[in-house]
Amino acid sequence: MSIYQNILEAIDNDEKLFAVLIDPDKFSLADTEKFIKNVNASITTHIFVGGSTVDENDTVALVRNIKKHTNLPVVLFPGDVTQITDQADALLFLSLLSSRNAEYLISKHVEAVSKLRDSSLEVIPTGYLLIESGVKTAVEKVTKSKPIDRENIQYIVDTASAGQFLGMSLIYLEAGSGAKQPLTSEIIKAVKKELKIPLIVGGGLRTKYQIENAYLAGADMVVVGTAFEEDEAFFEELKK
Ligand code: 1GP
Repeated sequence: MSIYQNILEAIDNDEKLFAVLIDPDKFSLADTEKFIKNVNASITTHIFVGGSTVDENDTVALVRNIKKHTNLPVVLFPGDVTQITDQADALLFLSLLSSRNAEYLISKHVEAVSKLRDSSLEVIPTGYLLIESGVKTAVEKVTKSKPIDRENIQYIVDTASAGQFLGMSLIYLEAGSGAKQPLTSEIIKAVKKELKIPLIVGGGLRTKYQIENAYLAGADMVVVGTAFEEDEAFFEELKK
């Protein structure tokens, strides 16, 4: 079964999905075995790998290493075409729908095709929306695009909905890595109400309470990166 089919099935069974995001730029390969041991023993259902600024060969090395220690699906969440490797299981083919910068709406995607044509990677079309979070995040800097105003909920909903009409398989609502404030329940609820496709929520989630709130508001999958980077003890906190 494909990873996307698995996601749909989990949602049908009322299971909540949880992705740990590992940024190759901020992670030491030597820590892989220990970190993945913690991941395996946690509620994690998916491992996401990607970052805004990653050196060319770091992603493939990290993905290979991760795969040695887990059977969980490894999904690329790339900041750039150079982060695509068929050592992973799937690729979130992200279009930055909140942006008006054509590079991240379509250009990078055309560039990626030569890498994908003969690859076994499962490609999952994903509408990616960056929402303003109180600080200028790496996504904003790298993509040179403005996030959507978090007060403008109707515009956020309409953007997600446009992604659905365009045929995206997933919507990823993003406050940005290390965001000061995660997305509010109000935003998540409003977007979820409009969607028939799965909703991923990430950015700035640092407590179990915030994660539970995101699920309660309608997130089908929650993504956490920074909280684990800052302190691996967060795996223990999640078990409580
Ligand atoms: C970033 O949504 C992910 O793209 C995760 O964000 O690093 O803030 O957990 P954090």
